[in-house]
Amino acid sequence: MKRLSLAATLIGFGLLAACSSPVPEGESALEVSDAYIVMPAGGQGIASGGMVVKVRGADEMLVGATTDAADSVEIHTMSMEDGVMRMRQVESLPVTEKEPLVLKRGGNHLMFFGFDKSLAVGDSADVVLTFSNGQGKEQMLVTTAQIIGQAD
Ligand SMILES: [Cu+2]
Repeated sequence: MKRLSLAATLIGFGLLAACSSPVPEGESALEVSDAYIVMPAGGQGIASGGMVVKVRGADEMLVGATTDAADSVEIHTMSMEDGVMRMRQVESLPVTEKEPLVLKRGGNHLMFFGFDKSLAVGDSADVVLTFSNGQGKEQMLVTTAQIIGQAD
């Protein structure tokens, strides 16, 4: 089992722990779960992935993602146009207390370009997510994505 971990480089960021303590006015507490990346078929270097992002407190926006497992990561939406599913890159996606951000296959998702072909189903890779409150304040969060198969 291979695990790409960024832990050593991220000590300075401080991982947010999920807890039930009240969130101060204007602050937000983000929580990411169930992250996965679908192993690309046929040796292609493009993979899609998903996760669930919840926030307590102020609204946030997912504005970027990086990982050692791919050259670049984009935020994509998926929509039906003229009977064809189309994806489109967007700058950000919102996450609010009322509406968690659900990224998944067939819906809004992350797209990984130049995916590390030495990874296999069953491995995992850390993904660094950047959130913005829309007023110049950013926070980063690391989540571990499981590499899953096309049929999983
Ligand atoms: Cu996409």
